[in-house]
Amino acid sequence: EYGWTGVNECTFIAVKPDGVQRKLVGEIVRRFERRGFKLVGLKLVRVSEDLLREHYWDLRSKPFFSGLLTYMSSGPIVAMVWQGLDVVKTARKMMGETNPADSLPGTIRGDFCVEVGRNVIHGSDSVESAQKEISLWFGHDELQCWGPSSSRWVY
Ligand code: 3AN
Repeated sequence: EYGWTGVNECTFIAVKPDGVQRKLVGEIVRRFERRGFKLVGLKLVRVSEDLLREHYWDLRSKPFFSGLLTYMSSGPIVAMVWQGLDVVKTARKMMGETNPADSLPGTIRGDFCVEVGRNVIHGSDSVESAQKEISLWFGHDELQCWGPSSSRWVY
């Protein structure tokens, strides 16, 4: 079973339209695999502004909100669920800061982008938002429980 804490913790990661267009999907998947996380859901989707409005509900009063929805619906997104110990926090470290200018080299944003409005990747910011985002983006039947490490997190 996928879960919300401990070794079964899950997070929602999305390669945004700019990341897909720039062919960064393989690079990003590779980094999560090599770190030791397990892929439990993956799909290429073009999503509606309605879904995005719900996804970014907390940012609805921001001046960049409508531009954000246009950007995120401008092309396909690779939506993923990754599982493993402390995956929510570790994924945020791997991604770098929201603004690529504050992201250290070695992080995904620090290596592949410069602009806050085109920052390549999304990752849930807490276990609670991961739970909400996974159920918004994925159906239960789209998530896989697999492999010898399904009950015990191993490299
Ligand atoms: P994060 O994606 O790092 O959790 P949030 O949730 O504050 O950061 O922002 C969500 C998305 O909104 C960002 N990934 C980025 O695409 C966009 N965004 C955030 N701040 C700005 C900004 N100042 N100008 C334009 N877009 C922004």
